[in-house]
Amino acid sequence: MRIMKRPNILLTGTPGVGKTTLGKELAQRTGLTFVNVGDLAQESQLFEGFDEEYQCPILDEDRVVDELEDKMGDGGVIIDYHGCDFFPERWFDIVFVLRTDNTNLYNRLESRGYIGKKLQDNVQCEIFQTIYEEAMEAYKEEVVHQLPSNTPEDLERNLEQIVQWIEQWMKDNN
Ligand code: DAT
Repeated sequence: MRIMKRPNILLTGTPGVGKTTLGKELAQRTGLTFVNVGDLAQESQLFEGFDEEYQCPILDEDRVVDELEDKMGDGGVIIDYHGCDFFPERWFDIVFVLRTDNTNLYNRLESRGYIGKKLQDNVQCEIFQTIYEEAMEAYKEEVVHQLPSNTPEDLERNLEQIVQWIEQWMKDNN
């Protein structure tokens, strides 16, 4: 039996924009595999040192890439991470950068327990569209798409659009 080819999808954007919420639901609806890079790093201890300023471990990007390489080769993976320039470009068939309005994002991060500089820096990251620019540099312009992620209606619309895109991709590639 010939195995169906399935696309790899990157969900990126500032912390709090809704990557995990979207990614998990997308995996439920499509059967694709959801991978949260932060969780993966935690489980397999893929870190290299500790960031004193932000009080968090520093991701060992090379080991993350090694850890995921085989799975990505098989296809059908949804990756969730707040950075995107260290993944091999060839991994992804499409890249979504989720975007949230400042006040909205501020409130979400505050209820997540972020305070002070960490809270400010993350909101500023969104204002400066840092991750969008990172994505535009790391991937071909035509595979990078921004998605508004402010309301439950946005979430549902994004889900429906991506599900449709996946169905079309599978028709075109099988
Ligand atoms: P991320 O994975 O990007 O850090 P998340 O999925 O954990 O973000 O979401 C952060 C919070 O925002 C969480 O409480 C769920 C909420 N949220 C996510 N997407 C949303 C949307 N489209 N509308 C309203 N709230 C949303």
